[in-house]
Amino acid sequence: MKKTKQLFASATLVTLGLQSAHADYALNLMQGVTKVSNDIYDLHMLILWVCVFIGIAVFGTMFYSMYHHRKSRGHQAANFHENTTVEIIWTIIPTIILVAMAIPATKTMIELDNVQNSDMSIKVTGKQWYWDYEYLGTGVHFESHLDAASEKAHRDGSDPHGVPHYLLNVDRPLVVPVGKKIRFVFTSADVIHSWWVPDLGWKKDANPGFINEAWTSVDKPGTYRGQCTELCGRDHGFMPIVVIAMEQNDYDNWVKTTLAKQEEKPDLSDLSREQLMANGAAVYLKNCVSCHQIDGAGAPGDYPALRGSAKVNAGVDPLIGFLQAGTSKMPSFAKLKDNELAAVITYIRNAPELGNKVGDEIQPKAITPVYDDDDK
Ligand SMILES: [Cu+2]
Repeated sequence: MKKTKQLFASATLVTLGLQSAHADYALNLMQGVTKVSNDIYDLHMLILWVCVFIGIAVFGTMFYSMYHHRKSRGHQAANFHENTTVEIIWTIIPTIILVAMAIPATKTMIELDNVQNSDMSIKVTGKQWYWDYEYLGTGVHFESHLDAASEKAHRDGSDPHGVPHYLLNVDRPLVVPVGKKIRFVFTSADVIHSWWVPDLGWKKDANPGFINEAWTSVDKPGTYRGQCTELCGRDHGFMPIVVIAMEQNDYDNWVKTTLAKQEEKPDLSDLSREQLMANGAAVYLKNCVSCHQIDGAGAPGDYPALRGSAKVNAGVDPLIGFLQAGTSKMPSFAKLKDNELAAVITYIRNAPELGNKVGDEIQPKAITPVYDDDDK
């Protein structure tokens, strides 16, 4: 008994301590920032209280009966085996309770699935290991990768405590207007991913060759974070989601500047060696590091090493062609702009951290298209 008391006291202290240290880590389901997420929360609370009531009623009756009608008081066990009335009662009451709970649950599920009359649609494609967002009918289309600070800290083993929103930050967040019904269509380019932002109240699988739908309407401007929640390979933990909800005016401006930036022609003028190497390191960190690793060692058996690789260190033209075309194992990097491709090729051929030292510089003008990407 004493031990149980001590255990209970320490568990209470730990819980209190955790709650004061991390006020955000409450025990209950979060309410979120949309009507649907609040409806889900209300449904959860309703069902919880129904369960609490049933639990107290059933266990209360049991404990009362066991204590007050115990054998030592001389009670005899009643015999109501095959009592039709009792059997009807204990079938009908739970049925009524289940049907009563199913009504609000079904209402919420129908609401969750109703993507009709949406104001805009965003196609979300899960890829190993980042998200691709396409605002249908607007021309806005971009990739959202883990932010460079998180990527670097987790790759080179430096202290992540100084990195704001470590592993929960991206280079380009999904921006949406508040108060608008936004329909999402989900698919995947490779394996099953799952798009989950807890504040929106749901998660949805992104399956290859299949379209799933969901919708949201965010009430409050703000930044909402989430993660891929389907085990999708070695970097599953490194493809977070950031949603920024803003007022309609700000959103319209964001669309305008995003489109203008998308249409900007890349600057293809010659760069210094330092610039090429610095730009190349950034492109490498975003696009190559998850397979070929921060030191270029790759993953034996799965991803070839760049360190000392014949393909990397030999002629430039075959390497350019190889990167643009891709293979069955490596995606095409024709999506990179010529200045990015030139920088990353300079970097992989010359970075001391990758162990290569060809001693050349590849300028953007040296990139010749061998593969046409439909998206450009
Ligand atoms: Cu994933």
